[in-house]
Amino acid sequence: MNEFDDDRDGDDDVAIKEAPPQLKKPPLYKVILLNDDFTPMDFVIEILMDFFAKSEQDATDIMMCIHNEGTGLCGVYSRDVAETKVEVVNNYSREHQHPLMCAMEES
Ligand code: TYC
Repeated sequence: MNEFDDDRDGDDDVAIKEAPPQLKKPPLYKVILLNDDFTPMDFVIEILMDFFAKSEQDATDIMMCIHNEGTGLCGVYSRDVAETKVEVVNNYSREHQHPLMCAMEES
């Protein structure tokens, strides 16, 4: 016999514990560009301005950072938006015969 078996009033009470709210935020993703030896600098600046809404100055700074460091951050987005950016940028680069690589990583 335990406290749960002792239903003296006979109304078959059920103990209900409220679940804690599941409010975990969905992850965000960094979209990055990778350096290579062949893509022209002007093309990378154009990508950053046209697909990531950077000013010409910011695009130039980010491009130079990628050129010197190997990678650089274009923006942070939900998974769907990041996947689309990567696909659109990589398709655009291939259409223009440049090997520029755009990728995403969880942030
Ligand atoms: N390294 C390239 C060059 O010297 C320029 C470049 C910058 C390429 C950034 C890719 O993501 C890149 N022409």
